[in-house]
Amino acid sequence: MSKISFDLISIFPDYFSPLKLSLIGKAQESDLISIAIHDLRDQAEGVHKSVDDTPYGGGAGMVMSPEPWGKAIDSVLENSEATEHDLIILTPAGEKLTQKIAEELSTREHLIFACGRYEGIDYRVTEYYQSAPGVRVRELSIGDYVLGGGEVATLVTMEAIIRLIPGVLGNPDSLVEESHSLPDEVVEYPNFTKPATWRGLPVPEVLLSGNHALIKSWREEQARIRTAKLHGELDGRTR
Ligand code: JA5
Repeated sequence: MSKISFDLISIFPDYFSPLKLSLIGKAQESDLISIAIHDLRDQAEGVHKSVDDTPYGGGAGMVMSPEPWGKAIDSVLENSEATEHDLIILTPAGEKLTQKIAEELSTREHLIFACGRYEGIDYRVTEYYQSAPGVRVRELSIGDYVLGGGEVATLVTMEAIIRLIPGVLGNPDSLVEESHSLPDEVVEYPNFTKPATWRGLPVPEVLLSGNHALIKSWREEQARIRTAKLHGELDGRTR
């Protein structure tokens, strides 16, 4: 089990402050992962340190220039001891992030996240690194909606990946339960804790019965009902 390195490149490095918290913060402290954050603007030239320009072909907004990205990514690759690198670009044009993709990425040695702003990054950056030896480029989306940039989508993707790394979760039982239900049931059964009655609402009686077989089948049924409802189907299987 070798440690996964993450390199994040952005013009807003402060977006990644939450990575010091909770599960991901502890994973770094216990040396299960390392995270380095790079300011793209450090690679920009001139007094204005510009990282964007007008789009060829016209149109609204600005496009991120390829050369600051080339310098930043080359520098990350040169300073890496890894032999294989995944360059991940969060873009609404990417493949939809799934649990399966998160599982796959949790087994990699070096993940580089390129976070775009404005109208996105000059596409030649993707093309160039697709041909670079030892680099796999992955364009990912976290859903069909518009964001201001790739930073928040990167945080989502990292959390999905990092919690799957062995040793990161205190109680890996939750991973075992997930792996039994996914991908057929993305939705779990509803949870209840004390008090047994809250504002007139009782906890389902079966959960107080102590009958573990009955509880198990009740929970499975509840998960099926919720999944079917979410998918708008009777049997809840759309994928
Ligand atoms: C916007 C320059 O999947 C949702 C996403 C929206 C969005 C992403 S991922 N990246 C960007 C971006 O804007 O880089």
